[in-house]
Amino acid sequence: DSQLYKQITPKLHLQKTKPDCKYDEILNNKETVDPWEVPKKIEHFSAKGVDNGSFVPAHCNPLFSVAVLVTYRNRQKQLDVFLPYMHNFLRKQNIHYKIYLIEQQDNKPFNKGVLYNIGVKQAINDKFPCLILHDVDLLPLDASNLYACTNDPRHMSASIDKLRYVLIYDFLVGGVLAIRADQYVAVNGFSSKFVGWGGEDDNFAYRLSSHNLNVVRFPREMSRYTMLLHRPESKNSQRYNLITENEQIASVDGLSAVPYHHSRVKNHKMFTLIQVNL
Ligand code: NGS
Repeated sequence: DSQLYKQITPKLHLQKTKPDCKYDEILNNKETVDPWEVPKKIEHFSAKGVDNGSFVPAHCNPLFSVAVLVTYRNRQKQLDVFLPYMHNFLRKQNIHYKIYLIEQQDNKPFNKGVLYNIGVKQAINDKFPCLILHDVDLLPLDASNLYACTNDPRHMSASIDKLRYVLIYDFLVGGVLAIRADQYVAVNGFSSKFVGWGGEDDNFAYRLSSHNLNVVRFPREMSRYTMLLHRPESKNSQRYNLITENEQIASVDGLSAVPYHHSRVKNHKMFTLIQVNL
């Protein structure tokens, strides 16, 4: 059931003039980055082939089209590390991908769930069948960690250095999660009710399980990440109540009812920026 889910965007499908890309070599690549080596990897960066945060392999026809969605506010130092690192990492994977940065511009409490819902609407509009929800402070260390969707949602960041490479609880889906766009729509996306730090991902995990969507993981030696350090965010003291309360109202709280907001899309070389005012 962790079979890779292949469905390329219709637009790319029309230009099928190259042989299909191969993925076995990537999945079997044992190359691992030492977290301390990450700054050196970033120095060797050129944005070649990247435009509007998007990349298409030159020599083969990609079988995966993946939207990488990053919610964000006021973490410039992390972003400066994240973007070059991710393009270096992803360009080697023979996939078609695009990085979306969804930035909350107002000073209201951070609402990661709403930002994801807004970003996902754009990605679906751009015909991406596979979504990867990605924290800005996590960098993948294993070359074999293919950024593609499996048939079941896949929790990709099971093994993080800051958490001593241990999965802290089994239903964790926070950090990095790959999910098919149709499955994201089926569970009605994220709740809008979680502001500040924590809980929105646990609530999302309940949404997945109530739709009988089983979360899978690649083996640990393919799922290592390094976490960039930052000051802790203020935690939402209501989050534990909200997690269970929201189970009952999931069908009216989420992607189908994104709260009123202003947003605009701007193209940068290394990312597509969605600026949001809630
Ligand atoms: C849990 C949070 C999750 C969070 C996870 C990992 O306690 O939202 O820790 O966080 N749940 C609640 O607060 C209810 S981490 O250690 O990676 O910063 O994703």
